Amino acid sequence: MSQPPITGMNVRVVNPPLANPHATASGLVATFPMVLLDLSVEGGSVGHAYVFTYSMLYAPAVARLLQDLAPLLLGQPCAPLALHALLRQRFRLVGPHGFTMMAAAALDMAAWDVVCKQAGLPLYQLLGGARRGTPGYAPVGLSGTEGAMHEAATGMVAGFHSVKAKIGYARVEEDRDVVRALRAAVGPGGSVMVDYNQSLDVPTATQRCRVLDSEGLVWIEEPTTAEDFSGHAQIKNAVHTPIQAGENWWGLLEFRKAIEAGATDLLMPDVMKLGGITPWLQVAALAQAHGLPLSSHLFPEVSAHLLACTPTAHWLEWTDWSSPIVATALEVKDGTVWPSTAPGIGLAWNEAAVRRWLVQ
Ligand code: SMN
Ligand code: MG
Repeated sequence: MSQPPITGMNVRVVNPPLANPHATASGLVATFPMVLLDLSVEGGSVGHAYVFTYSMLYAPAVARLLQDLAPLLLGQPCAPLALHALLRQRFRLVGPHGFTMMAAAALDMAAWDVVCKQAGLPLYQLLGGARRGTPGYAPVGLSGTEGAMHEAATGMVAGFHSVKAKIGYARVEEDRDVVRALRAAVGPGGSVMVDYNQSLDVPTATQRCRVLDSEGLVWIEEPTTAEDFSGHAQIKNAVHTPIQAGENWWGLLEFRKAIEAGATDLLMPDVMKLGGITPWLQVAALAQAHGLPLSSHLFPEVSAHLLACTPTAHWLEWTDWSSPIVATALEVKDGTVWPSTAPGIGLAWNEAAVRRWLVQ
């Protein structure tokens, strides 16, 4: 049975609220703007995927780009690798960064969802993996010690023993106070990571990471500008705590360049900015070849499948930010996140909530 041709693309923009607006040193994430893609193929299967645009400012443009790709895509076989190659060629002159990559990722994830549904298999199983859980951590925003403790408690109620705190306060002592409070809160069985969200210049980042170097952190994430590979390498070489980065690297080749530059100890691709499931599998192999632990950024539903198939899987970043729209819930057991066993990624829309938060 060859791959069925694509017959339709339903693109919608929703903007549900976050229960807790998430502050970072590089900006506030106040809502969770999503572009939803329903990819229909001959025979009736429909693949679902979403991308997150960080601000409503960008969602309409990503949605319009996806809609304008329809004439190119309708009639094409729903074959993710071929579609990935087709869009890489189409986007060559404009470049695979930003909105083009986000649109390509939405199509890639929806196409893989179709392939899984055609086979009646969950994504991890279609990729040849076993159903394996990944240790997860819950997010804590740049919300001061009291706010951090409150958000950590929320994460523990959700079943997690580990948290990642956004830092980059006015003084490094404030960063350290939050770290110490969280380490006390999670206890000896829990872990704490921190994330500067690119907010520091290299000298300041080096100084601050040295102050935090004895705090027993799992990693210090994006201390400086994401694309400053040599800057990250300088910081990495100045401290013992592992440096984490990758959520803002676009596509396979940026990961190759970062690894060649020695920019980081750990890898953390964002499945959207990477371009979808197809490039994730390529980066997972690259990570294995270099012996680099690989964690996920946001998108917990699809990341739970992908990390189950990632040889150097490390941590899964858990959020429930899509939960107002996604009707299915991820399985969390003792701090471990398990992929859905339903055919595909396991995304189903809560259509009443989609109508409520629909922007276009
Ligand atoms: C992050 C970035 C953008 C929105 C929310 C959170 C952060 C992370 O960098 O690693 O989760
Ligand atoms: Mg981050």
